[in-house]
Amino acid sequence: MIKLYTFAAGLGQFSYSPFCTKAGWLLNLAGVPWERHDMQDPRKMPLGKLPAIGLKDGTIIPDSDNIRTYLEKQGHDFDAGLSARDKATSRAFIRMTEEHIYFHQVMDRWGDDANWNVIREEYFGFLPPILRRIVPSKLRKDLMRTMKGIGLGRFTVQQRLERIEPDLLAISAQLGDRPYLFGDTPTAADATVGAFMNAIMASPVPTPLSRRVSQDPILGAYAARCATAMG
Ligand SMILES: N[C@@H](CCC(=O)N[C@@H](CS)C(=O)NCC(=O)O)C(=O)O
Repeated sequence: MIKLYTFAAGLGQFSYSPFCTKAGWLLNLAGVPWERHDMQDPRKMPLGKLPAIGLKDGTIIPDSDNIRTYLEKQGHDFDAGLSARDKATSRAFIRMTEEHIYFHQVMDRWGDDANWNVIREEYFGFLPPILRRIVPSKLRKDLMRTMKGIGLGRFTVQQRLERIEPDLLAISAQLGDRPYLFGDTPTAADATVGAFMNAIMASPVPTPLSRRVSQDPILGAYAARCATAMG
């Protein structure tokens, strides 16, 4: 049976990490037998991150995209019936979500003081008291430096909202009146976009972005639909 190495469930989500949620949903879509192994520290994983899957022969495959590739090599087609053009669009939606939208969610959780107070306990409550005072602050400082490095950490909350808005409109436009991004059935793009929309909405203290998504009749309903169908 495949083992899914994942961050724990929390904030009402399959996992604190939307990448882990995506991986769990892909495994569900593929219909393969799997079991979850929750982890707190990903440093021993091949890429030092989660998710990863463990195979029967001991091979560990890190990274949600590699997990998708592995499942496809086993014969599961996540994008069955999609045209080449739709597959190209799907790839672009996945990248937009994982390489841009994701960092807005990171800023909401780690950059917003009210949320950080909750997130620190959620993520690091398992640490002994001394480490709990040191480790999260250092990780937060390092992460905020990275966010400044990629640019998003230099934006005000309002500027971030303006930056992500066209992405959210693109998702709504792609959905139109369809239940999923490419029609009546969830595909690979829904495992990503749905997971990340849910992660944004799961902000412990509402932010302008979490409100923007949860109050959007198309996006909010879409995220809930994805969680029901794939979770
Ligand atoms: N490209 C990776 C991204 C995975 C990722 O960024 N995981 C984060 C959690 S959301 C992580 O493990 N962070 C821990 C760390 O960087 O130390 C994937 O698709 O799996």
